[in-house]
Order: sequence, then C-alpha cells, then structure tokens
Amino acid sequence: MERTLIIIKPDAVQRGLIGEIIARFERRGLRIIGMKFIQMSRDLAERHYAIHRGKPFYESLVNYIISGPVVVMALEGTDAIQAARTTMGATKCSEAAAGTIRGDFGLEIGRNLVHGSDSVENGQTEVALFFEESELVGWSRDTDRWIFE
Ligand code: DAT
Ligand code: MG
Repeated sequence: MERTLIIIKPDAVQRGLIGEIIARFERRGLRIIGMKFIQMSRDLAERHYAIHRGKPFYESLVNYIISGPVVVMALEGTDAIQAARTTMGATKCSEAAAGTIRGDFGLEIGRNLVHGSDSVENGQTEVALFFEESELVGWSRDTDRWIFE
C-alpha cells in the first residue's frame, strides 16, 4: 500500500482550513497513519525541499513553509500518491480544477495550501523525514473493506 506525506501549509493553518483539508483526504478514503502539528525548522524545510535548491523560487518556498505552524500527515491507501495529488489540484492554484483543495481555496502558486508527495519513492522518503517509525500507527480501519478492494 502506498504512503504519501501531506503538509497543510502555513497559509491554510492561518486561514482556519485544517479541518476542511483533513476532511477531504479522509472522505477520499485515505487512511491516516501519522499526524502532528509542528513549527518546521529551517534545517528540516531545506532538507524537505532539497530537490528545489537552486531554483529561483527556492528561498521564498523555504521562508513560506517555515512562516508558521503546519500539520504534517502520513496517509496510506491504494494509489495514495496519485489520489492525494488529484485531491490537491494543480501546483498553480489559479489553474487548479474547481473541486480540488487548491482550486477551491487558492489563487497563488506560492500560497498553495498543501504539499503532497509526487512519487512512491518520495512518499517513503518524506514520511521517514517527518515521522519516526514509532510515531506511525499501523491499524486496520473498520471501513477498509468498503474502501479498498
Ligand atoms: P507541488 O507542490 O505541486 O508538488 P512542485 O514540487 O513542483 O509542486 O514545487 C514545490 C512548491 O514550490 C510548489 O508547491 C510551489 C513552489 N513552486 C513550484 N514552482 C514554482 C514556480 N514556478 N514559481 C513559484 N513557486 C513555485
Ligand atoms: Mg512537489
């Protein structure tokens, strides 16, 4: 089963959208296996966004993600990576489809509310960067058999 790391970014936290965003992933059927409310350090942010180092938006991206507290979640499910990204919508909010998180709540690429892993490998790496194995909960949900084939 795939794992994805979701971050509810500082703009979404400040705007009171934590519950709204969690609800969308929860209703989608993804199973929460880890969740915490943190203030990211610059060091952690730089490690998380290492792949973007050197790009013109890198500095503002790091400053944005550490500008206030965030919620980090590890989610598990069938095709979790693709499913979560479809629920999030396109990176540039103004181009994101209505019905997606970014399409319903955002306008700007640099205030795009949510992060989600982009590959199976990055899902594993990113979950491991933010969670100790002991912080992840392996559980079977009573509704799993109605959600997973
Ligand atoms: P995503 O968050 O959809 O996976 P990404 O991994 O390509 O997008 O980029 C990470 C973040 O960096 C993205 O959420 C917003 C910011 N970003 C990406 N491309 C940008 C650009 N051209 N200008 C400004 N910010 C950008
Ligand atoms: Mg990305």
